Amino acid sequence: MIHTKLANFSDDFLWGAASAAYQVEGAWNEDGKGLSNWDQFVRIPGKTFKGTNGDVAVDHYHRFEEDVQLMKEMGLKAYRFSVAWTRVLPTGKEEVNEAGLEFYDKLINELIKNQIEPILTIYHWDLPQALQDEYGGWESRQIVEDFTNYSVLLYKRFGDRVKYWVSLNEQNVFTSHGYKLASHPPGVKDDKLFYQVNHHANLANASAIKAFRKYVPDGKIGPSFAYGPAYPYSSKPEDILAFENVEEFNAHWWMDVYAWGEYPKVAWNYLESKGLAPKLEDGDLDLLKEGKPDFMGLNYYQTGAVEHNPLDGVTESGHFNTSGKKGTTEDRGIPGLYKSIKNPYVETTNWDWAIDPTGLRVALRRIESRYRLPILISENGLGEYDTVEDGEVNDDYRIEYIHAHIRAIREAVTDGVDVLGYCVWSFTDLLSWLNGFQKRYGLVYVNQDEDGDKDLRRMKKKSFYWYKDLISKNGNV
Ligand code: BGP
Repeated sequence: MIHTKLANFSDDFLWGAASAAYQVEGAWNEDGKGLSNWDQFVRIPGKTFKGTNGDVAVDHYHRFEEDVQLMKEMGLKAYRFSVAWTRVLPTGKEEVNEAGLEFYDKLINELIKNQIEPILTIYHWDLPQALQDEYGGWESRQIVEDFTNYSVLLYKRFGDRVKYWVSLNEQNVFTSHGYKLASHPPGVKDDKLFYQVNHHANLANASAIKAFRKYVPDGKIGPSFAYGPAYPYSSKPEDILAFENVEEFNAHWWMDVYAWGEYPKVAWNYLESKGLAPKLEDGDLDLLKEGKPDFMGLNYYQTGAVEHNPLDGVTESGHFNTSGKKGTTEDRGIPGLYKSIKNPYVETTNWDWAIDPTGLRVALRRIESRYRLPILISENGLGEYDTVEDGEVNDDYRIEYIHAHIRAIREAVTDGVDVLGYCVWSFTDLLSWLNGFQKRYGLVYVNQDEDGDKDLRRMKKKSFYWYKDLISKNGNV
C-alpha cells in the first residue's frame, strides 16, 4: 500500500525512550536490595561477554536526577523504566523495603515534575533469587500469587501517578533463554518445563492485570512482547508452511493468550502429541480470559526469514552472535517445523540483526488485524559500536535507523493502526544482558565499558539532538 499523503501523529503520542532496572541502575546490594537471579547468574564464568555484570551498570540509581534532566532537555514525553523486584521486596515477598519504594517514588516524581509520563515495567527479568531457590521461580504456580502481590504493592504505591504499565517484558525471550537455550537464568534446557513455565507466566500476567482494574482503574496496562515478524524465504509451499508454523509457535502462542485468553489450537495439538503441552488446572482458562490487556506492547528489532526444516534438520543449538563479529550467527530451527535463513534483501547489524523498517509496519499491521488492540511500541533501536571523537559521537547510522522506523510507524498509522507511543531503546547507553557495553543503544553516551572502572560521564550523541528535533515536530518530519 503506497500512500500519497501520510497521517500526522496524534498530539498526545508518547515520544519516549526506555531502560530496564538491571541494565541501568547498578547499586546491586545497596539500601536493602535483595539478590536477583541476574545478580547471581552473571557470576558464573562464561555466561556474559567478558564477564560483565550489572553491579554498577550506568549508575542510574545514583544519577537518576541528572538523567531526568537530560530527558527534560530532550523534550522526552515518556520514559519507560522497570522496577527491580528485589529493591522493593528483597526476598520477593512479605517484608517490604521502604528504601526501595522511595527510590522509585523519587524517580517518578522527578519525571512528572518535568512533564515526562512514567511508563512502569513491573518485570524486566530480574527475579528474586529467593523465589528461585524456594520453589524454582516461574517453574511453580506459587509465582502467580507472589507476582500478583508484588504488582499490587506497586499499584498501591505508584498508581496515583503512573498511568501506563507494562506487566511482563518479553515473556517469550526470558523463558526461551532461560529454559530452552540456557543462556539466561536459570540456565536450563528443558522443552517441557519451558511450556509449563510459560503457562505460569501467562497466569501471573492475567492475575496482575485483573488486580490492576481494582487498584488503577484509570490506568492502562499490557505485556511487552518481542515480535520479530517471520517472512517465508520463498513461495515454495513448504516454505509457506514453515512460515505459518513459526508465526503460530513464536507469536500466536503468546499473543493469542494475552489478547484472547486462548492457546492457539494448531500449536497446542502439536505440543500435546509430543507430550510437551503445559498442564492446566481448573479455573486457569477462566483466569486467562479475565486478564485482558489495554494494549499490546511491541518490542521490535528485526524480522526473520524461515524455510522448511526436515525432521533431521537443524536444531536450536546454533551459535548466537554476542561478540559483534558480523556473520557469526548460525541458522537455528525446530526439526519438522521451520529453520531460520539469512534474508538476502535486508542489511544486518554487526550482531547480525536484520535492519528492516518495513518489518515494523508489518508487525503493527499483523497485530492490528489479529487482535484489534492499540499498540505501544515499547522498544526499538539500534545496537552498534559507537566511538567518541573530539568529545562527540556522530551516530548517523542510529539516526538513519530510527528515522526509517518512525517513518514506517507513520505509514502504519496511515494504514489505520492505533499506535499509542514509541520508546527508543535506550535513553542512555546501558548494559546489554549478554553483550557487555560494546553493543550500544543509547541516545546518550555513557563512559563505561567491560572493565567497569570508567567515570560514567554522560555525553549527548548526535542522535540525542536529532530525536529532540523530531519530538518538537511531533514526529511529522
Ligand atoms: C530486548 C530487551 C532489552 C534489551 C534489548 C536489546 O530483548 O527487552 O532489555 O536488552 O532487547 O537486546 P541486546 O541487549 O541483547 O542487544
